[in-house]
Amino acid sequence: MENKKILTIQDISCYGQCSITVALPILSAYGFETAILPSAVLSTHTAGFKGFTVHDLSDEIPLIINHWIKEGIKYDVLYSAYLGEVRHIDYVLEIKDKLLNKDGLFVVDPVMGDNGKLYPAFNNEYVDAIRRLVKEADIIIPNLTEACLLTNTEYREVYDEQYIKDIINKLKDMGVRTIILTGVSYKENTIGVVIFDKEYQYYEHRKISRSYHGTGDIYSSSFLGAYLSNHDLLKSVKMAADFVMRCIENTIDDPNHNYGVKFEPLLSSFIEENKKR
Ligand code: PXL
Repeated sequence: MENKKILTIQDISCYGQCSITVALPILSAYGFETAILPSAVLSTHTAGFKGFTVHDLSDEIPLIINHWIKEGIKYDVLYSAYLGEVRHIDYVLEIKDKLLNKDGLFVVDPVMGDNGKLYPAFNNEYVDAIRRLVKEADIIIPNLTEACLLTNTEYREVYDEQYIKDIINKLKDMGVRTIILTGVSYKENTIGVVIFDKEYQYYEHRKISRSYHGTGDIYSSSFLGAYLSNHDLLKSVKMAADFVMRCIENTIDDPNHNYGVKFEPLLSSFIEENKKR
């Protein structure tokens, strides 16, 4: 495996199995040196917990960026996910400009909503700002809600392939090279991931009735790890989707565990699988 250096910028939700607390262990387990830039520190994630605390790190981020510039630190991969503030978007773009190697990979998971709704912390101004990030990305990993928000498309529960292709085309028109669109379901019992790179592909798998927070972050991190380990796009998409399903199955029988999924016990066997060609 090549020694790729990743920087991920997203929040730290101290409790709740999402964002940096899943991205860092997953990418590290793949063997990649992974640096973090926390956009904010929250006591928990914002979905399902009441009264969570938020400490925005906007004032600290430029100091960190400037220190890295002085140290001559560079990254091969920049992966942004849940950020929190419009200001963070400018910082991510500055990092892309100044700290990402010229042939580096910029991956954006435009985390801002699910099930047809924006997360409570966000508004239209934030969506506009995320559009600016998406336009600069090499790979984006939106769910269907986020893809609708990005493209000003009405969110539907029931739709056909043409609806999805229209969304993909609008994203392409924004300048994105590779689109990994998650949560696409044409039939009652199946769901899957649409990939658009040079061609349109669909990985369909069975639908598990229960959904959990943080699975999008597990998906994006495990996809990225597989892709950087030189698996092709389709294989990386399949591996990530299958891993998320296994994580959900590993959690579903525990009524006390409803805020995230128990991915940790499965991580080492998943990484072993990743080594097989
Ligand atoms: O998993 C996405 C996510 C990340 N970070 C925070 C969140 C959420 C989803 O709700 O609230 C703070």
